[in-house]
Amino acid sequence: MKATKKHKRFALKYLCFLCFFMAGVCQPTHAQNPSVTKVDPPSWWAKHTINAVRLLVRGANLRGAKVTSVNPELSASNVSVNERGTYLFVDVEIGPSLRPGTYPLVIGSPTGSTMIPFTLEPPLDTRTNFQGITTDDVIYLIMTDRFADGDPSNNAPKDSPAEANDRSNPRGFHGGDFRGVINQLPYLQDLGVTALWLTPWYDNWNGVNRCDKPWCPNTYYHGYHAIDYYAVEDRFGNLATLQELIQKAHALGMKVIQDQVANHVGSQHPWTRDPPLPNWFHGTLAQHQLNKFRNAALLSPHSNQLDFRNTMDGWFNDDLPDMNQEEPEVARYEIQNALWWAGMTGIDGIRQDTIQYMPRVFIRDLSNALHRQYPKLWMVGEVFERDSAHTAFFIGGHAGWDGIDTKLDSVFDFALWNASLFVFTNKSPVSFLPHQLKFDALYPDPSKVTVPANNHDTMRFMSLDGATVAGARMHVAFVLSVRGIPQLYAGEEIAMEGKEDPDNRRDFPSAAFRAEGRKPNEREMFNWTHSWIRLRREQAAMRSGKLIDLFVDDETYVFARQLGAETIVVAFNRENKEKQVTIPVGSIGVKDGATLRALIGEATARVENGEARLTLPAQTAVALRAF
Ligand SMILES: [Ca+2]
Ligand SMILES: [Ca+2]
Ligand SMILES: [Ca+2]
Repeated sequence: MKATKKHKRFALKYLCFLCFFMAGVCQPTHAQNPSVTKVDPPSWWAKHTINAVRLLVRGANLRGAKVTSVNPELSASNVSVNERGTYLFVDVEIGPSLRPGTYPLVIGSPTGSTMIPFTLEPPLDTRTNFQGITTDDVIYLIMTDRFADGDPSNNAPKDSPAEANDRSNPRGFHGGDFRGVINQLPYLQDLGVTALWLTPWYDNWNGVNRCDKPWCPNTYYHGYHAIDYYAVEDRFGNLATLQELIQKAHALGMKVIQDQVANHVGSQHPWTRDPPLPNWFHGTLAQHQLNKFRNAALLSPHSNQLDFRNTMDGWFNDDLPDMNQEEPEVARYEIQNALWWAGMTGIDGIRQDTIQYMPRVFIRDLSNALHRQYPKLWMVGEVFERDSAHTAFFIGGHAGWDGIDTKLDSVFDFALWNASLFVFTNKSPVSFLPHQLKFDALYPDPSKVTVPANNHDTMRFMSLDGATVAGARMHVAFVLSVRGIPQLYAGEEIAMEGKEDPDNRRDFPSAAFRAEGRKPNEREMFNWTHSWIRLRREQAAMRSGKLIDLFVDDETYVFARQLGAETIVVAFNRENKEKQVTIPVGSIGVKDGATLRALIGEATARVENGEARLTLPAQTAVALRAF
């Protein structure tokens, strides 16, 4: 844009202001002078679907403040200030022709003035960012603190006591970071996963909790206790390192999923002592309900308001203040925050923590806002229920009994995960798998669900009662061959062990990042997982084919994935001996004279009279293709 006289004058005015500001002249010389300590969001974009953007400014002496813009193409309106004068909300409308750069606003009050720093960012390329997640992907969950330490210099921040950084404490910080993930991108590419879900990277408190309970001392290494929705965890790196990670992952064909936590923040968040509005949270640090987790109340049309409100508004514990999304300022803040991270980093998806404890109207508004700006951007909700009716209620694409379609792209299929664990640790007949899959009738499109193999909140497969290596192999093969989007958890591919949290979050053994460093059992599991991921990549029917049941009994399940003329048959035989099964493949259009040939495992059969007689090897899964 050509710099006009007017612009030059404004630039000059701003420069002078900045000089004074830097020199400390604007520091409050008078106790009543307004001051600004934080701006959320600190930046935005021109031509964004959200315009005006609403800033939340933290400071002091903001009562009676008026906000003006230095640049005339930026306008400020709808100012509101909280009672204590510590928070100010303001709408900032951004002219479409404004270029990236610095666009400060001025706060003027009866007692003085100060600046609100604010910038416009260049938009990221929509052809390589915000790509969304589909059944073509295999998601891999990384707990950043426990994966790889690529930068020891961030392991002991100045404000952290040594106790917080004790790697021998399973609840301490262990040093993993973004640089570690960047360094191991070749490992992930070799494994074949296509999307990395990282546990929350919001800044969390660096300190340590002490108590006389068995879970103390503990820290927030996991990231679920944000103290700043707009800052990166300093132990993981900084925003630039995160951006580097995402761009490098993209360059290698891997997407990135951010773990977002709109339901709650950590009790160390400055808001808990000074909330922007009296109803910012459900309750206060001193006075709040504790969640009794009567989750059925969130699904049932017959629940009473007492149970419903307790489950929606109750704090998970005294340490997790529950955000009040029924307050429009909170909802708006969180929707903008989700979009800010996308715009700043280029993430392809969001995993939304504990989504069912937020209003369904909010889930809908958040989903719509994400899709409006980035049509392919994808969000999966954590509805941790082993009941398809419950998870299906929260996925988008249909209205629930309350008339609300959440528009949510995906939910985790914990019911099928549960069935697979039961089956492959010999606690249920194999027929539990198709019996669970029949409830796909409840989903508007069952291919949209995300199927976890495990996650950081569940026991690792190898530590379950009844676990065997053969069972672990069948479990991961099932997750990677059934309909939906598979999601693995770092370490399962090398048969790591781990019981309940935090034992299931042991450090990834760094030797196993290299093939030659893997122990025999790690190598075997890695190669097996790798081969099923490769099969998915090479066979479109494995990714998006229709799932058709072909054979089931107490020990065996055989299904097809069929896409057009392409048919893959996947068979699981849990018995400890070979088993003969007759598969009616004629019923799905495979012609007499065709051959079923194994792509993984050992089995082959010719199709005669509409049937294939297969000899399935003991305690394993095989995948065959009809030729
Ligand atoms: Ca580190
Ligand atoms: Ca921190
Ligand atoms: Ca809640």
